[in-house]
Amino acid sequence: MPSIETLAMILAGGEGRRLDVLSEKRAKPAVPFGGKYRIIDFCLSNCVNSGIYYVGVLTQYNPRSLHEHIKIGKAWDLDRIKGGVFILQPYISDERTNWYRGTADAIYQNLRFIRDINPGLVLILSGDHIYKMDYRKMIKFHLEREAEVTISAIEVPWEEASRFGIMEVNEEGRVIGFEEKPRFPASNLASMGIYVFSRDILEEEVKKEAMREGTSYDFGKDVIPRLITRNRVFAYRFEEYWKDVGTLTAFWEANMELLQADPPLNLRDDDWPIYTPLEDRPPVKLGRTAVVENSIIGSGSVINGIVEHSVIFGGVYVAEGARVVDSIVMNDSKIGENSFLDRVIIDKQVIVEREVYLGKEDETWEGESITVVGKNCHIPSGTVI
Ligand code: ADQ
Ligand code: ADP
Repeated sequence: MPSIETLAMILAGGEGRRLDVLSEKRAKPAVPFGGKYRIIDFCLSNCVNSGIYYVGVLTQYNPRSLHEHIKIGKAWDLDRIKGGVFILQPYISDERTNWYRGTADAIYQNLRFIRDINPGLVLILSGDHIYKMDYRKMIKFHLEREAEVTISAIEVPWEEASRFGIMEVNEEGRVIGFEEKPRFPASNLASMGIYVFSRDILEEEVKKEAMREGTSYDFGKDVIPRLITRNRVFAYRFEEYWKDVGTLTAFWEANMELLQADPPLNLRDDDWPIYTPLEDRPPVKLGRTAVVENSIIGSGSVINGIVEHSVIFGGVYVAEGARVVDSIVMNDSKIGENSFLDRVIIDKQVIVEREVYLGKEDETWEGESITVVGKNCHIPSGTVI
């Protein structure tokens, strides 16, 4: 008999190369978001809001910021006697363990942990998605269908379909086709990389996968396509806001969407709070010369310049005469006098001196590109990029 219904396992170990310098020194789920959060806050909050109190976080690359952020899980009410958040790092032990070779392997290497918790179901999540989701509804769907695996699915624009695992389903909702990042997608129904597994099937499948040679040990590429041919695999349709912020453009867009009059992702929803550790900082100060329009300003910031349509995190200083447009400025960075930022992402603790010009080239410019400045950079006055 299982001891608990559901254990969540958050995959937080990918390299996240497409997020550029933002994830160079930290795991992607630890990348700051929305003026005070980190990306992983969304799935951790979804777990507790869904009544799931046993959560494993599988980390691998640059886990330090993530460890520091999660600590003992107090912010999410996960510092509990029954339950809690467990950070699972690849380790060396008497069993044959290794650096995680892929997502399925990461689960395989933590089977002992899963057995100790002894859940009936395992909910596998990605640490790098921005969304609010009641996992209880997906679990209910899984149990009602007597599914062995349920994959949450969302329709994406056809032109983006090649970035995802793409499914074909029959009238019953059963998955009859699955191809990971197909060049020529057969549908636009994408896997969100969120799976409910009946625990026995999960154990069996990741064990089988681990014994294979020459695979990528990945759920999307290897395990799921094999499973749909034999097992009861269902697609659970999700129709609310969901964003995989795996690329700089998607990350930038998701931040900018928070600034809409009626944002598609509401962070002011008392029924579904998004938690993050508290930061003790003084209130925002807007100086005599400040002009702030359509922006988010994190606590402790001091604004003396112009901020338009931007997300400013805590402890940022924008000097008089500086202008920040369509940009994201992370904690404790400083923007010097008369500097101009347009479509720029500034990581933490960056110093932009005076009269620096970063970003969009001119008014006729319609490109996609976003300028990124890495953590702790110092940009001398007069720089034009
Ligand atoms: P991707 O996100 O491209 O596609 P992947 O790179 O495997 O798949 O990452 C999935 C999650 O696992 C990420 O959160 C990542 O950080 C983490 N991860 C990757 N390697 C890991 C490892 N070795 N150890 C621990 N964690 C690891 C997946 C699915 C697609 C689906 C998209 C939706 O494969 O089918 O469409 O997610 O975003
Ligand atoms: P991130 O850039 O991801 O936000 P943080 O600034 O939150 O990283 O740093 C994560 C943790 O690591 C913090 O507790 C911080 O005090 C600590 N830290 C940051 N820089 C260093 C460093 N150079 N050496 C040791 N610890 C550090």
